[in-house]
Amino acid sequence: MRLSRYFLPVLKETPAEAQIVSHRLMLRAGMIRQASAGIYSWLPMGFKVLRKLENIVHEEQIRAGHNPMLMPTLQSADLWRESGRYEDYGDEMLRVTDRHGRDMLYGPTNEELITDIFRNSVTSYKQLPLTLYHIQWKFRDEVRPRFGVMRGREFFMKDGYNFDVDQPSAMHAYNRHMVSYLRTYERMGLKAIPMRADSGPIGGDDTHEFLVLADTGESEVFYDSAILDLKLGDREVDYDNWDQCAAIKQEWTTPYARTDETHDEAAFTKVPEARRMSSRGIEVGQIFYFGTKYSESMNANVVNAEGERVPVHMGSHGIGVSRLVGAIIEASHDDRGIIWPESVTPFDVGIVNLKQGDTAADEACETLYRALTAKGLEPLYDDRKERAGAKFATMDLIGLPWRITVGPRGLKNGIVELTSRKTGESQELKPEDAVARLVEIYAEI
Ligand code: 5CA
Repeated sequence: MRLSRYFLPVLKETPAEAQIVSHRLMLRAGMIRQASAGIYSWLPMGFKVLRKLENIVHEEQIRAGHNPMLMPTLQSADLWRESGRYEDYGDEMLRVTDRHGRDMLYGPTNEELITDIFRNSVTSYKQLPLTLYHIQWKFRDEVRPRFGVMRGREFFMKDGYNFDVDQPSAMHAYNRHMVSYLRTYERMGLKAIPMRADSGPIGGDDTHEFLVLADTGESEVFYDSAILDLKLGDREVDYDNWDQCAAIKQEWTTPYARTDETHDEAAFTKVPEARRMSSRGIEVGQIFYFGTKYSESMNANVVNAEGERVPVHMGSHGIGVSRLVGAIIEASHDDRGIIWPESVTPFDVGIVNLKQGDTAADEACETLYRALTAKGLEPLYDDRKERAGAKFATMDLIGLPWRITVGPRGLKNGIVELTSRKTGESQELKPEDAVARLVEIYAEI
């Protein structure tokens, strides 16, 4: 993409309404614009990051054996009356009436709709285990939408639902989700810690939230710092292997880690003092096992191996995809702007032409642009007639992990400069070597 043709409305001034750094930077870098309170338009640059996160979520869900699908945003109130949540959900639910006077709602989550789909098609344990998920816009009429996409009213969420014949197989589904979530967040360059939590309006006793540590997080968290050393890395996971998934869950849930809702001071003091941490965290996902809560009220039964009709065991599993865009920025920025991890960056590399209009510089940039594109990389070429300082400031603000700087002086010696946004370190390289180096870097992602 050429910057001269891209819609990147960066702001010079810091927007007064934004209280936290991710909200400020998303507005300044032209990623989002508020449409109304807690509701945002995703401009091209923000949309690109959102799509990258969505793709990572899909890849990891499919790897775990889960079925992608798509349910609507508007749902019939009748299903929610069956489960009893139409009244319980309270003012957070946006209710609408259609022209025939039928009660509808903008879905805040999908337990009821998916249970309805399930009960109309599945009757036997032989069709299980089954996990269905979708990534769709949700609406919760939050009292205080704030912090930009962190606590929106309309937000983009992955929600998945497992259906199993009994409690042990549903626990495997829970563990499998935990492992797939750990992989998902690691791929996004994040450390998200599973913490024992409270189930709220979803229900059930078993639940973990995944938290990214950040001063601006809305949750208060307590944890053993030993958990920060855990990493899945590239270990091979067999998602059908109950023991392996249970062992990984065990590894991550053994060190103390809880949100304030379930914090137990007595248990916490057993952690060696030097490792006892308390801080703030951003909740980027939550997994639940709630057994037969919805299947009983909605008559979702299957015949088990003994020939008995039993209510199906369920859990639900969410990832806050739009909130993650903000969470990644909270975890990765400096005073000049965003620093994207390579796996989620909107463009792989920025090309800065120091002297637009200079024949040698223009030609070198065009050649680089074509070479990078041919290798499957996505460059953003700043081809505007702007001062070098302004071009650098824009690149720093939007946070692409790599920048190639091209100028007449370097070109006289046959070199360009490759700079890391994170470390600020630069290397002087021949243009073709800069391309080769970037191909190498992105091959590892
Ligand atoms: N049905 C379950 C699991 S799918 C559920 O709805 N879980 S949830 O309420 O915990 O939401 C899942 C994730 O969505 C949360 O972990 C959080 O990351 C994100 N989320 C929730 N509310 C908002 C909001 N108002 N704005 C942005 N993201 C949100």
